[in-house]
Order: sequence, then structure tokens, then C-alpha cells
Amino acid sequence: MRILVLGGDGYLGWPTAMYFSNRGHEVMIADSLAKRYWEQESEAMPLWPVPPMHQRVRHWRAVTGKTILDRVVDIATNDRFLYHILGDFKPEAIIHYAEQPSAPFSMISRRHAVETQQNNVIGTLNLLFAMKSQCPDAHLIKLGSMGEYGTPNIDIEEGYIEITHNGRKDVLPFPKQPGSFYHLSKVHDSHNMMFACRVWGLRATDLNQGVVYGVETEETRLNPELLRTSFHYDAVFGTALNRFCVQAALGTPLTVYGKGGQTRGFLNIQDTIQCVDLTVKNPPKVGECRVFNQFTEVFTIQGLADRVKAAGAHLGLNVGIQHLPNPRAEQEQHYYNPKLTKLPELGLKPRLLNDVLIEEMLGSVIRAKGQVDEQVLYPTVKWRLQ
Ligand code: USQ
Repeated sequence: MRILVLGGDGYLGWPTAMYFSNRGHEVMIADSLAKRYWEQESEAMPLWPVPPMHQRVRHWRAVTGKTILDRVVDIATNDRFLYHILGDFKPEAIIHYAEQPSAPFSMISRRHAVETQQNNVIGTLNLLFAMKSQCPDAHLIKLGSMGEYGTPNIDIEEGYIEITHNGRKDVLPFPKQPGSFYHLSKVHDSHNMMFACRVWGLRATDLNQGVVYGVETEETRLNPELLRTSFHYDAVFGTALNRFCVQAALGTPLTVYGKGGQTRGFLNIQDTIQCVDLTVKNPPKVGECRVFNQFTEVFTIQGLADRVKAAGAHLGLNVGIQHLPNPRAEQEQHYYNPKLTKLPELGLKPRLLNDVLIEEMLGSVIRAKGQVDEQVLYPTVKWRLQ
């Protein structure tokens, strides 16, 4: 297949591109490189240096003999180039990761909230128009977020819920209560996608993904030095488990925000790719906008910290846990029961988090711990006014 990976220079985009290229697909990555700018601006560099995008594709060719095409494009501002890319490459599947991915980043200031929503919402809107014009049969696979739903006191369905109201019944989009301007941008994207599918007959799958952890995939292992993906541990771009592993390796306490009863869906980076692969192989009908919940396990943040502490102990690390005042506005103890049926029905075989996996992550991080910038470990972005 011809597969276009938007955001192909990112944490998930690059391993996804390598995965499909390795299996003989024709792959193009496109990226605005904005994440590299945001990293510099937030002084939040990845734990190890990541080669520039054009070098990554060269390394890929050198290691495997396979070609990944690459383009630099900001899909939120350069709609004409985006139309050109779709018209020229004619992708059959478009995997869209090209978004500002951090909730804290979106909460820094007005400018950061606006930049996040401009980048994400307008980028996706431009993409929908470009698809309508250039490749209306392509399948859009868009990375959404489990955080779109928030933490309601009822079971979370997969995108839609059957409601009986005043004696009448309908299947409607599941109510959304996102917890940041970033998560809101994903909600806006979801609505725009549903509308474009309904009105123009586009085909899309919205993957409401949980928190991803891990760095290694089958392809990064081919040459970890040249092909590795980025790894963030800072309080803006780093996600919970990745951050806890770095904190454990350094011997600084794990930063659990508030009570730590916040409950989220999690998945290994290799399962992100597995889910995207299953989605590509099983496209929706014309005009259909599917929503899949994408995670493999549910943990509380406290539970996760306990797991890292225990795995650290096996490696002789003395890991402490510190409950910081919560910089976010979120429920710290709540009901959480998201459905997970669609991806398992397509054949998802989860790689569950176990001590071996945490110890592997700790091992990679310990090797690079000399490069950790301790200044960026503690959260400085606050949700509330005070
Ligand atoms: N948390 C801590 N300590 C930390 C970091 C986080 O207690 O040092 C807590 C947060 O307060 C939150 C939970 O851990 O309750 C998850 O935070 P996170 O930073 O790991 O993830 P989040 O901000 O929710 O965002 C991440 C990705 C985002 C994706 C989302 C999926 O950055 O792109 O959409 O996970 S989900 O969480 O399901 O919304």
C-alpha cells in the first residue's frame, strides 16, 4: 500500500513509518519539524539525540536498503503543499500523528493553547479538505486520545453511546469532558472528522489512544544508535511511565501528582503500531467514522509508581515516591471503566506491562542517565489560577 505518515519525525510517527516500510509498503513521512522547535522552546530535549529527519531516512536506507520518502510540510499553514503531496503520492492510508501532543504545553499560556489548537484543529481540517479533493477513497487513521472522554462516572463506550431519551432511542457521540486545551483539540478534530465522513463520504478511524510507554520496536532494534525514536522525560512532553523510569534511574523520587488515584489506559509503543497496523488492514466503509479505544491495560498512577519501585528494587535501585501537589485540575480518585472491544476483535494481542519490560526500560535509561537535565523533571505548568 501507499502509506503517508503525518508527523513521521515524532516519537510514534518514525517507528510507525519504519514498521510499514519494513513490510514492503511504499511509505512517505511528512512533518513540520515543529516538535523540535517546541522542545527547544520548552528546554525539554529528548534523553538522547535524535538525528534530523532527512538523516533518519538515509540511515534507514543504509541499514535496510529500503526507501522512506520524506517531506517537510506544516499541514496547518501550507494547505497547497498538502494538496500537492496527496495528489502526487495518492496515499491509500494516511496515518495522522502531526499534532502538538502535550497537555501541559497547551496549558502554559494563551499563546500555547492557541498554537496547540491552531496546529491540531486546522491541520486536521486542512487534511480533510485535501483528502476530499485529492484522494477521497483514502483511509484516514487519526490519533485521538482516551483523554477526550475525561473521567465520567459511567462506563466509557467506544466513541458512541446508545441513549434513550424521553422514550426515543439513538446512537450518538459519547459525551466528552477533556482535561486540557490539548485534549480539547482532539475533541474538535473528532467532530470535524465525523462531519466530513457524514457529508463527503470520507472514511476515517479515530484511535482514542491511552498513555504510551517504551522506546523499542522491532525496527529500532535493527540499529538502536541510528534508528531510535525520541524519548521525553521532562514535565511537559514526558508521559508518566517514561518519566518514572528516568526518575528511578537517577535516584530522585517518582513524582506522583496528588493522591495518585488518577486512572488511565496505557499501552506499549509496539502495541500502538500493532493497533495502527490492524486498523490499516481493516478499513471502514465509505462514509464511516469509526472510533476505537486504544490501550491495553488500566493503571492508577500510584499503581504504576509502585510497579516501577518494585522493578527498580530488582536492579538494586532505591526508588522513592513523592506525592506532589497536583499541578493539574483532574479527579484524583474516580470510577474508570473504558470499553476495549474493537481492536481485540480485529486481533490485538497486547504486550502487557511486566517487570521485565520495566527493567528493560530502566536499563536503556540508566545507560543515558548522564544526559538527564534534572531542571526539567518537576512540573511548573499549573492548570488552576492559584
Ligand atoms: N502524572 C503524574 N506524575 C507525572 C506525570 C503525570 O502523576 O510525573 C499524572 C497526570 O496528572 C495524569 C496522568 O499521570 O493524571 C497521565 O499524565 P501523562 O502526562 O502521562 O499523560 P497525559 O497528559 O494524559 O497525556 C498523554 C500524552 C497525550 C495522550 C494522552 C492519552 O501526552 O498525547 O493523548 O497521554 S490519555 O492520558 O489517555 O488522555
